[in-house]
Order: sequence, then structure tokens, then C-alpha cells
Amino acid sequence: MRTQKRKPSTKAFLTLTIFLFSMSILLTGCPPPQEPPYPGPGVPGLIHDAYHYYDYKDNIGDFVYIHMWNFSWLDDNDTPLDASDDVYGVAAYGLANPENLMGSAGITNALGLIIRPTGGTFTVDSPQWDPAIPGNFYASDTFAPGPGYEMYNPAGYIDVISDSEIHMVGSAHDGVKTISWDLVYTRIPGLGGGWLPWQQWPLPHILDIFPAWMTYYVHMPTALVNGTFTVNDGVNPEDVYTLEDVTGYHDGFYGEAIFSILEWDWLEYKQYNRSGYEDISVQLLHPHGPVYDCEGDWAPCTPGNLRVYHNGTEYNYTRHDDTITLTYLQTEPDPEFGVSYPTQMNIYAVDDAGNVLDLTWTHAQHIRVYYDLPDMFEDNVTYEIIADFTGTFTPAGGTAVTIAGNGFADWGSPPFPESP
Ligand SMILES: [Ca+2]
Ligand SMILES: [Ca+2]
Ligand SMILES: [Ca+2]
Repeated sequence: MRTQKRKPSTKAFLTLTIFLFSMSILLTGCPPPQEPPYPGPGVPGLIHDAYHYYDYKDNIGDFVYIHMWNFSWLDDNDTPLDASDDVYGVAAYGLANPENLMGSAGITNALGLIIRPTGGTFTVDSPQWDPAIPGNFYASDTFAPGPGYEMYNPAGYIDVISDSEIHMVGSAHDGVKTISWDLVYTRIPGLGGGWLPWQQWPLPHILDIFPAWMTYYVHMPTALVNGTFTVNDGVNPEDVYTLEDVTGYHDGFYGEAIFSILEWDWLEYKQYNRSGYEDISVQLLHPHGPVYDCEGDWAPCTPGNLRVYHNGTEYNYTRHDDTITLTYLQTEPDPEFGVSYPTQMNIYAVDDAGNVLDLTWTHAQHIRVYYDLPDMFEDNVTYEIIADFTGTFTPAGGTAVTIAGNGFADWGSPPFPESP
């Protein structure tokens, strides 16, 4: 079916376009990325979950248009100070190249993931469906609540109840393993709204030719999750996790970009409704690579943001204006991929006003996620880590807020060519 989409005329046109781009670059050199059009963090809305492909369809980079809708949850098993017995789940939907441009297959799919101390830790990638075939993909261009689903593919759907409540149902099945979900995400009141750290953030040119950018939005950094998450490894009896007000997180990204180039340092932590502790949340999106410059004296242009939400105030730190120092205190080699991933990390941040975050996480459990991109692009491997967090947040002139509890961190490797 996909070959029908490879229209020679389109391919010939794009081949010519690339050739002309290539010739102009040979003559002029690859220009640096533009400066960030929206350098400061904003507030996302449902609109950021919406479908934006046609907003950016201009024959430049359209074939690498991507969107990921990501939902996660973390059950502390009633021991928030010990992450070794926690269970973490992810349900996500993906979209790439929705019109099968450049003679390569578009994709819509789903991912399920479970990290747990017993019973097996694994991911399930669903089949990849052609989003150009009617019925295989739909996403609303507003994501406003309305009749029917706001996004669906053959794996499942997202139904928006309100800006602060989302119902998602689906199943990723790879022929052996299955992870299924029926979950309601409800924003936690009092822990702040969403966070929009990267808006059309410029990235290095794709294949040294196409301008690239990404919008990364965190629609629900702090949510309560209710529903069921069913895990079947194809061998043992399935496990049904019934979630009752466990903490969750919903983010996503879209853009014209190859996301394996981003070497993530990412974390999210929330301390909520726990006796003896103040409510606080921390989100970090601070890649260690690629390091690159862009126009407007942005050196490096590599995005890096940190947010702390405490007591009704949002504290934003940016790589450009504030000090954010990440220190790998311990690492563990992974010979299979020739990398060492962090198992203990400190984040020390100070902003202009003197608000200080001093936070350390220590590895408790993890899973590797291999991102296999089409051969012309590089792959990467991401270490998704459940961790024990300790530290303090000290507002300028104020008293230190104690941080202690379970959370999540993620480290992305440098990109590498297709692994055998
Ligand atoms: Ca475009
Ligand atoms: Ca625990
Ligand atoms: Ca709906």
C-alpha cells in the first residue's frame, strides 16, 4: 500500500529541491539556525496537543514533521522515600511524515512501557501504520473538547474532557507483548499550570540542508491518574494495575526535526500532599547535546530550561540567562552501546533573583529505549530512570524547602548510525 504513495512526480520534485538546496549550500555554506523566535518559556494549552502539520507545510522539512503525545505515571507503592519498589508506566502515540513524502513511509504508532521491580521491565512498539490511509490517523486542529476523539490511530485515542482532564485509551501490541491503557489524567490543583519551554526552537539543519525546529510543551506537568494499565509479556499471566490517584505527567512535542539528535537530560519531580513536606514540583529539559550556535549571539543555542513551582510561584531558569549546572556524580558503562549513563546527578541552579535549586537524584530502576529511525538518520538510546531525589529549593531571602521522594529522570545518548 505504501508504494502507491511514492508518487514519482513528487519524488522527482523533492529530489530536485534537495539538489538545488545542496548546490546552494556548496556555494554558500550551510547557514546557522535562526535565533529562537520565542526564547522565553510560555504557557501551553490544548492547542499544543493539536495537529499542526498544515501550519508548517511549505515543502521545506515537511517529510520530517513529527508529533509525540506522551503520558506517564509513577506509583510510589506507598513508600515515596524508596523508589526501588515503584512502578512506572508510559503510554504514547506518535506521528511522522503524515503524507509519505520523499519516498519514505509515514508512520503513526503507539508505545507502551513498564518499569517495575518484579515481573519484567519492557517496552512495546505497536505496528507502524500509514497515516495517509483514511481512518488510520486523525488529530483535531484545536484539541478543544467536542464530540468524538481529539486524536486517534489504530492503537487508540485521546478524548479531551477539559483543559484539565484528558481520557486516553489504547493498546500497543507487537505480536507477543501487549500493554493496554484506559486512563484519565486530571491536573493537580495548586501545583501550577502547564509549561512551554521550547517554542519553535531552532535545531541544527537536517542533513545539513533543512532548517529544523521543535516545540516542546508540558501540558500537565502534575496530574493525578486514575484507570487501568494492563501489562502482558506474552509468557506470564497478565498484570492489571488499577491506578487510584497516582501521580502522572503529560507532555508532547512537534516539529520538523530528527529527535534522536537531542541528547536529553530530562527530569520531572513532584512532591504532593505528603505529611511533613511542602508541595513542590520540578521539571527540567536540558540536553547536553548537540551543542550548536545560532543567530543573535545565541551561543550555545542548545535549549536548556528548568522550572520549579512552589507556593503559587513559578520559577523559570534558562540556559541563556541563568546558571544551570548538571554534574554527573556517578555513571555506569553500557558496553552494548559504548556509552556511560548517569546513575547519580546533581542539578544546581541559580537565577538572577537568587532563587537556588540544589537537587540530586540517585538511580533506583531503569529501562533502555532504542529509537530506531530510518537509515538516513542516526539512532539513539535513552535510559529512562526511576530515582530517589533529595535536595532543597531556597527562594531568595526565604527558607529552604526540603525535597525528598521519588521521581523520574531520563538521559539520552549521543546519536549513532544504525545498530546491527
Ligand atoms: Ca515545513
Ligand atoms: Ca516506593
Ligand atoms: Ca472529544
